[in-house]
Amino acid sequence: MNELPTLVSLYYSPWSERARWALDHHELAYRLVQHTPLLGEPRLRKLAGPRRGRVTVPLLLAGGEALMESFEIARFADRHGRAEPLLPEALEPEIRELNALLEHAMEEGRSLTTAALLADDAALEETLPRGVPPLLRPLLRPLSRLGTRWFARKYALDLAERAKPLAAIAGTLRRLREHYAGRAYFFDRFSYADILVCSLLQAISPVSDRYIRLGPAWRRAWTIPELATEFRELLTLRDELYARHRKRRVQPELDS
Ligand SMILES: N[C@@H](CCC(=O)N[C@@H](CS)C(=O)NCC(=O)O)C(=O)O
Repeated sequence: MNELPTLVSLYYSPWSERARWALDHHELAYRLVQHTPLLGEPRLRKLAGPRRGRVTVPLLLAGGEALMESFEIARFADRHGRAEPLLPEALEPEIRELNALLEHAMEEGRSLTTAALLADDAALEETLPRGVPPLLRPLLRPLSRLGTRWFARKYALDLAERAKPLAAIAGTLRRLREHYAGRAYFFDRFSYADILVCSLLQAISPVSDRYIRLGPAWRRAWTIPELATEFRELLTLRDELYARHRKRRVQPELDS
């Protein structure tokens, strides 16, 4: 690889966090481009190259390739990095299955978190770009609402339904809790499976601002107290995984 890879990422999205975590685990240098739903859609389409259907982030541009699946970006990180692999050959099929299994719960989480944002004016204001001064935020809230509604249409989210997504997430988390049963890792060592589980937990209780910075209202809107209580052991495990394994990115000055 001659040119530095570019990661197009949505900083608060758990899918993007998976990709950043995998690249950072291997201490790979990359340029980080922040994506904004709605406003960033034309640029994302252009960067994703000729392809049909929905374009999403994370998107990794490297060596003439455009990888648009977080799982593929983790495989890329393993191919190019020197740290312990996140997807060891022997475990890859099982982790791929877990990825597919969790995707359904992740999508249900997306409906809940989007509905929660639309119901909370303060949280909507906090989703505006960091540079927007506090006094302007209430004035720009309609823009944030417009972007969030557009996002809900892009993913065909059912914003009225709450019981079904809650049950789907709880069902998946119960299986995961049973699987971990007091262990520190999904397998006998840290792997991409643990990163996947952490990304699902973002929908019931976001990780510390040290890792993904949200505002207080936003954080509250994305917390589901009944699930956060029921799955507190998994949340503790998530916090330990972050403390032990979430390395910082090298060369963050390359952000654009
Ligand atoms: N299967 C994809 C899913 C990625 C995905 O759903 N990305 C959403 C995250 S919310 C996204 O791109 N949102 C921003 C947008 O659509 O503008 C992956 O694993 O990377």
